[in-house]
Amino acid sequence: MAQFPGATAQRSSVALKHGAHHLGKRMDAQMEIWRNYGLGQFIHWGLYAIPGGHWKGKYYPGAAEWIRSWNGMPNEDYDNLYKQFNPQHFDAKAWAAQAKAMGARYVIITTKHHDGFCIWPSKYTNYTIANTPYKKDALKEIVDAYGAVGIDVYLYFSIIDWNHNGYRSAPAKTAQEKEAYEEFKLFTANQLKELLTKYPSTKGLWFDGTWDKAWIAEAAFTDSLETELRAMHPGLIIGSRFRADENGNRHFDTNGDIMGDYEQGWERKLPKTIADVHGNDWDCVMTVPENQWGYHSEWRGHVKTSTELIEMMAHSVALDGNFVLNFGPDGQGSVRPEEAKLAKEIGEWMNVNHEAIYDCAYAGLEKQDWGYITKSRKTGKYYMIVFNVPVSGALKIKIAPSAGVGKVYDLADSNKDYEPEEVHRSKAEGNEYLIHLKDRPVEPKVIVLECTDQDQDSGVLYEKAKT
Ligand code: EAT
Repeated sequence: MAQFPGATAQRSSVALKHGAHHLGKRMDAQMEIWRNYGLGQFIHWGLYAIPGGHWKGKYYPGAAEWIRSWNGMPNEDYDNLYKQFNPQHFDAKAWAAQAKAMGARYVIITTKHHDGFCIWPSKYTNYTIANTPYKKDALKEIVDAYGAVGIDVYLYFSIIDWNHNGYRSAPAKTAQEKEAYEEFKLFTANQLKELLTKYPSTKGLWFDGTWDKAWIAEAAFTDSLETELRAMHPGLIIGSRFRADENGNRHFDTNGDIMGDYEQGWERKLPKTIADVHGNDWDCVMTVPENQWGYHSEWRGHVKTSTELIEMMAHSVALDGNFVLNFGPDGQGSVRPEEAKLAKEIGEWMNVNHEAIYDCAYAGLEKQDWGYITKSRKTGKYYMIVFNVPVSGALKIKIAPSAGVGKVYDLADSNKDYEPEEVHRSKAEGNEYLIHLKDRPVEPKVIVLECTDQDQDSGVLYEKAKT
């Protein structure tokens, strides 16, 4: 395993054969690009989009991409859906244009979900798009279209495969089962190598289903497969959801070190504080309704608004993560109107405010109740992303003891500037200011704050109270 600059060699606290490959963050150029994306798009698209959460008039209450596992739909019916897969409205360029307008800088596309259906013409199975009426390679269309608008492509791959005879979730017991599982392992490795070979612009792999006990028991195989995939595709990015160490620990090995390039456990949830991310890179993958990834024609329950999603994105970036919003196009290849509207609204906000998201990170400042603070890795500017305006109309901000406040202005209009009021100076706790808002924004608003180095002896210094 090649070492990445900035990362150190494996720790020896507990000798592990199949633990983390490197300690600390990857600091190479490709990972730096990943870290700076800010916003991504997830797409779940496969045969499950055809029934769209219903079969024979009955409503399936689970996640649409899981409908095959429901007793309301016979397996045989599901397994014949491919004969109908002919998305007449599918237009990869339109998807890419929409994602671009939303402000996404990477996309994760389901190449194969748990059902085993491949949206590329894999030569290792017949259960692919090549054998549908559509015939064409949808994955290639997507990879090309997103690549053409400058959005980096990552491939989602489920190691759960309900279509492969050798697949199983529990470890094999009999010799026959073992042999079948060996075939499945070879099949999986072949498909992954095929994907990287056929779609060389791929930047990374997003694995799913790797919690299966049978997969966890394969630490030696998955470790060497990871090494092989990385060797054939320099810079490849793989999250922590790929493999387990020899003790069955996933995401983090027995020593607590992350296995993979970023933490992939933030699914439909967000860390509360910077301590929760343990200094790792991470991304949050989020659904629009509560738990639907593939197309479900009848969303029930709360559907998130663009303001909620923008807040989750700000929250993610403020804690050093990326935010990835899921889309589930329908069986004809159309993006549903609810998602199109969200993409448009997020895009409108990003048009004005992307500077607070792209290339930004944890600012190192105390979190404030009015919202989130990000800091540009490139310019050092701070961005105050305001979601909750205090009744006082004043935003508190606490900066480093050695710093002073320079220019403060609206990101949307740099002529609208503020005279921050100094509230408190403390070498121990940092310098506190109030920024008095001039309006009551109805949308998430961004205020740019530039800090200056400041001579500690200048200005008035008050003694700390004795109590
Ligand atoms: O179908 C979901 C979706 O693709 C998400 C990213 N991961 C898949 C998944 N599989 C599951 C199996 C058991 C419990 C939850 C699951 N989520």
